Amino acid sequence: MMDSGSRASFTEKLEPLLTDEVELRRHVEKAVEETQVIDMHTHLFSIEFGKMALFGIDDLLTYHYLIAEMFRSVELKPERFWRMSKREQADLIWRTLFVENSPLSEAARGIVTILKAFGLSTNAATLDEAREFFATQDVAKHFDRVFEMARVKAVVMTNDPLDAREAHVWENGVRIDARFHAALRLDRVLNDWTNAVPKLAERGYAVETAIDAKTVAEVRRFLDDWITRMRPLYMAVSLPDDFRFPSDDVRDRLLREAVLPTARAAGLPLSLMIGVRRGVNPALRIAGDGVGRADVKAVERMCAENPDVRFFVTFLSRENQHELCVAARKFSNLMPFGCWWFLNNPSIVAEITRERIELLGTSFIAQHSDARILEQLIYKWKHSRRVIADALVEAYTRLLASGRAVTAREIERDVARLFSENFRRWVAIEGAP
Ligand code: FIX
Ligand code: ZN
Repeated sequence: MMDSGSRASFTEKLEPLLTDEVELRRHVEKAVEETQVIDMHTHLFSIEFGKMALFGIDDLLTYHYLIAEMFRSVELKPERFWRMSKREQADLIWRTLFVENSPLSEAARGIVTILKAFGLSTNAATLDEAREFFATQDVAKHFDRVFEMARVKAVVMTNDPLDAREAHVWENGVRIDARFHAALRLDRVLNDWTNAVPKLAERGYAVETAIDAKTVAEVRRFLDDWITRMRPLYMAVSLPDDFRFPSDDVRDRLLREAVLPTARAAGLPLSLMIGVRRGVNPALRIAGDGVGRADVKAVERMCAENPDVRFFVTFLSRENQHELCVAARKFSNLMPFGCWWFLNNPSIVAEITRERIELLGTSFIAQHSDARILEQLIYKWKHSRRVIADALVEAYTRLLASGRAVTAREIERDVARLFSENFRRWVAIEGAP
């Protein structure tokens, strides 16, 4: 028999225990639906970044996930595609993936979810109606509406200080929408040092290709300047499948001598996104990246050597997910996050979320969207919420069968940890939201 509160328990007397499976499911679904998320990794930009802030049907259809899929169903040389205007590209993708084929893939279904959310036709022959709709929205109100529809309270951008367009906005001291937080992205410095050197030099940092004490000091000065300017919540880098730590390469020295000391001094977590193989098919440009199984030991060593630095970590390969969970059990300065890119499909999110719950309880960040185009927040979060709710229902039902019922408040607490609190506790989010 379930103890329904007759004996003293830490669950409050007034909070009923959810002992009925139907009720339990209802509460979990409600909590997962309604809990606001902090989306800890996106490629979105706020309106202040001008043309970098992508939204609307043409940007949505020319998402690189859909570009890659289109090439599988149409005979077209990539060079021809890249010569087309964005509008022509969107028309072609719509015709190929939505008219001539059923939009069954996750990225294609995502477009359907978005169109439906705005009451637009999901099977129109052309994009006329959708274009008309997006073109006539008040942009600021549209941004607000999308955040509300997706129940996203804040997003973290991906901010590259060596991108001239972006640097310009930051350097002008423009006040950025408070819902958009910065993440200082280090890919150019850590993955492409030779090309980063002249760019840093242009900006007044006296760096040399060969790493010496002066260069390290200048990289640190560069990081400090941008931390002051952007006030990022964390620093981040994507890494290839062959990333090793320790290693005898330039990246290792920059990490050890510049990035990790900066993370420590500034109290900023470092986010590692591991397993991408850039340019597997260069003709596809941004759609041409692939995946490779990486070595989780690199993360274990980094966490062990730097107990005073916090690491957000995600791997791109499905094969690395279980090892990541085990590593997180060993290092409390390691926070697994999200189901990245090729993993952000219902079948894999379902699997990863279950194995994380089984090994880590609620001590991980369930998902991030990686959205590049504003309205993607709607579909990515809607689809993820559905799958995460199922995984949680399963876990609580199993717990109930073992003899422990939960209350609605406990469910809400757990979902809040997964959707925002585990992230919030590791970063310094000032003020609202
Ligand atoms: O490195 C990253 O942050 C990746 O997410 C991107 O490079 C990738 O193109 C992407 O958008 C995946 O969702
Ligand atoms: Zn990303």
